[in-house]
Amino acid sequence: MSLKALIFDVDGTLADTERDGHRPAFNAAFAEYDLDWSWSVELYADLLNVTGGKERMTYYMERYRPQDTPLSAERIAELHQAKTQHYTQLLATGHLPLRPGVERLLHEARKAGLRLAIATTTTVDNVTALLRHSLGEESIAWFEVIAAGDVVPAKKPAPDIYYYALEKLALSAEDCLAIEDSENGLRSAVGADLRTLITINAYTDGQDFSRAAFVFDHLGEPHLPCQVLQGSLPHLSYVDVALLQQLAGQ
Ligand code: XBP
Ligand code: MG
Repeated sequence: MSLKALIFDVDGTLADTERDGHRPAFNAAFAEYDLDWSWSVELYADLLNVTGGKERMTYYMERYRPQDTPLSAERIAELHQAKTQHYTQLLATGHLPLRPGVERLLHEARKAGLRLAIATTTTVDNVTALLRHSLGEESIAWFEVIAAGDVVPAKKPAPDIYYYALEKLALSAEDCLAIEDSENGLRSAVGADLRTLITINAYTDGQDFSRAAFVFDHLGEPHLPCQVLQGSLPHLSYVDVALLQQLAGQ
């Protein structure tokens, strides 16, 4: 088969957004609402097992604050809106760069005529803010499909968001590759029958990626070689379109 499209996850894949982006934005929203919740870097590692900000706050409340009066779903949604505002403001400061190789691969993919899509559990506002502040306003239109957030009822690890992206692209799974960073993301993509390439990060290192086609530390650059952590490949310094086409054909 020939590769027709790449479907990218966002958080942890395009940029390391969790520790210094989403987490402080949640904390800023909690402070704004006079809640005595504060999520440390360590605690957040556990909270990340639950995808979706509203779902994550609900999990925190049930697991870590069982004595407190529970917040209503409406309150959680309000808090989440405030968090999105803090997060997009944080992105505007430009201190959350794209991961190595991401910008290069996007340019190469466009040149090679590959179609691009996004499948994420975060909100579309957060995706467009990240693209705007890292690659410029025009980059939003590079992605034919931005499948995000509550557009499907079940978030990752359910396959729904990838099924949704495939349906919008009008492609079958075998025409595409997914690029993810987490076990939840991998389960979602593989659940939709997508071959998946993983780039790990500090929060996802050590998770179960046995069903991934390949695992790298990052996508690499000519001056910053990547490491192949799983999958047999000859030595290479970065992931390019030729390699992705080869992977898709295997
Ligand atoms: C990302 C998420 C999101 C973000 C926070 O997972 O789980 O919930 O942490 O964003 P993935 P929101 O990379 O697998 O899509 O608060 O907007 O949900
Ligand atoms: Mg991710």
